[in-house]
Amino acid sequence: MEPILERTVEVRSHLGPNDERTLADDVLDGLTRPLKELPPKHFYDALGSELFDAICELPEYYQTRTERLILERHAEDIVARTAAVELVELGSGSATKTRVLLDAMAQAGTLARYVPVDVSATTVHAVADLFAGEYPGMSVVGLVADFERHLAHLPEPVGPRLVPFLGGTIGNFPPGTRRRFLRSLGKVLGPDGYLLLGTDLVKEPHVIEAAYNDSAGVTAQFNLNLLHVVNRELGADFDVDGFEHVAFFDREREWIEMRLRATEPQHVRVAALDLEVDFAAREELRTEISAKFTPERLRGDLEAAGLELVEMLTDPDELFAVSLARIA
Ligand code: AVJ
Repeated sequence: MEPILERTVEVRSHLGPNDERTLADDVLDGLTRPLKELPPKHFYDALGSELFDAICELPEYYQTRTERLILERHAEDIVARTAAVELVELGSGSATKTRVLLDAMAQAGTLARYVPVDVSATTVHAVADLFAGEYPGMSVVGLVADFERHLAHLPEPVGPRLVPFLGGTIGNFPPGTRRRFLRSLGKVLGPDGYLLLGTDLVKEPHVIEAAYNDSAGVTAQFNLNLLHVVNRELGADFDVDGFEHVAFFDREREWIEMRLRATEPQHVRVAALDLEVDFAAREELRTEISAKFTPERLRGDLEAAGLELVEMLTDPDELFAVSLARIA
């Protein structure tokens, strides 16, 4: 007998046929620029997602475990302070972090609804079913959508809403886009909702650089996998072995930059785009920026997006921060 679960789990899709063109568009756009570039969102095919999970376990990659520690330590306070009754999750996220927050809401007796948003229908169905089973009194409305474009389709809040955007993913947006995105998040918070934002913090460059140049070479594999994605999805013929992983901290801009450097001249054909691209020896393709924050920059970016920093929670070593913000 499962009629109650059936009734409380609902998944809606907002992805159209055009949404699949983004890799093709990004490759055409990015490989024909004077400084070649591809956006980091294409790292995450099945292998890329596995490699990213492996990165999160690396001794040098302090972010994931530090953020988890902060969340575990403060989940109860966060829920008490926000009086949140629903959790809106942008991007697949990790089940572990979601559970920490849902547990705290359930414990406080306020948990009413969980709204997972992801571009992958499989992911949305999986987390919707997983958590509906674990938290029986909670309803689930899943959204198959791109959270950079379809936030307007979110259901109306059923009460104070908590919107985690964790993992430091906000650092992938360049400064202008970052503010625009934060502003769009503000719109979904409503008058009494809170953003819960995870950001990596500025620290000694060698600590940051080690996290992106791990000794096991997992990050290098993760970076190079992007070329395999383009080869497979768009019929390109990148010689992946002819590229090397580069990651450095840009001290002025306070961000990590990842690149792929051609070790020798290389001619690449992208069949699906009827595109021919040349790489000179040592020419680099930028694949990711990952911004690191000072408290001042965090506050400033939030303010510029119409948000107010309410609280910034950090670990004892101040490696990472989880911050609460609301509409100013
Ligand atoms: C998922 C964007 C937060 O920037 O640290 C990890 C991705 N890239 N190692 C990050 C990533 C290389 C990660 N974010």
